[in-house]
Amino acid sequence: EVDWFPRHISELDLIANRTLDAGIDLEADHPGFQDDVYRKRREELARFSKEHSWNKPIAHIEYTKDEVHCWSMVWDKMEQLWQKYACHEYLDALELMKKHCNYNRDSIPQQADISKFLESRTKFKLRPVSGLLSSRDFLNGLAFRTFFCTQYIRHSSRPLYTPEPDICHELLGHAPMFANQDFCDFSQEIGLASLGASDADIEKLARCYWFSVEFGLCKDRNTPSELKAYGAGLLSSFGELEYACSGPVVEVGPTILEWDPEVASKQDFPITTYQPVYFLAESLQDAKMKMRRFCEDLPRPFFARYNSQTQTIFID
Ligand code: H2B
Ligand code: FE
Repeated sequence: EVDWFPRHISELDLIANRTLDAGIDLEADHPGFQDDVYRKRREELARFSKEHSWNKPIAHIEYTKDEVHCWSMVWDKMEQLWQKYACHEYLDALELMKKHCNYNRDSIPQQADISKFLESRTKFKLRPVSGLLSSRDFLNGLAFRTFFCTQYIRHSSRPLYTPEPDICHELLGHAPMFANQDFCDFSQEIGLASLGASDADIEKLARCYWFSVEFGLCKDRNTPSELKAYGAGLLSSFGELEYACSGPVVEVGPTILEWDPEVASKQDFPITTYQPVYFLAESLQDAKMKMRRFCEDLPRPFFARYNSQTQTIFID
């Protein structure tokens, strides 16, 4: 029922600017709504993102003192929590990115550097986007081992809150996970299944994405009784990371279910409060295998695969 989808990475240019809002129309309850300087800056960064195309290098962005200050506040809050609650894959990558991508509390790393680093490790890359895409467009990018990544930062009046993805969420939550091969393959699995999928299947895949890439928990070989986070919504949220990893506490706390894409694909979720339900995978590899099986079982007329040499989708 969907006749067009991107077949070559250059065609991501056709979907990158189909943002749901312009990337700059802030809602009245957005913390930056009344701040003209912030709004101007958002417009400027949105332009940078829109000017990007697939074969251009990602533009260098000079972040302001105020933006860096906001970054430092988030970094300082999260740092102690990552040590306690992030999965070891995340922590390993974070160390590498401190060395190779200038990750630190005092400056905002460049998307261009991060993307190059990730590409050298896993062939995954980042691509600038000015705001939210539809689930379909966003997931289609993952098929090309490409993560659409915003370039603006949240408003500094509320450093621990953002109603939309921002660089703290993307670079501190998502990016380190894309240094891990299993996680990349997992993400691409969802992406490939989204190409030409029915709207109903896009819904299912978006829920799977939500309960894994955004809010996934996993076990760690070395500490099997503890809950560790691999989802970016947790890894970039001061309150929710601790809440989720503390697990069910007598009569309060979240429900933890075993990772099962079949169940996750039917599970509704709130977007403005902590999640009532999290899914726990045995490992990232286990998460990937189960996701692959789920995608294979979706009733579809074809299977899409990716040739990373030619950056082309082919179909059998
Ligand atoms: N668009 C952008 N730009 N970033 C995201 O993280 C994002 C998106 N997430 N669109 C998608 C939707 C996600 O919530 C799922 C796939 O619906
Ligand atoms: Fe996200």
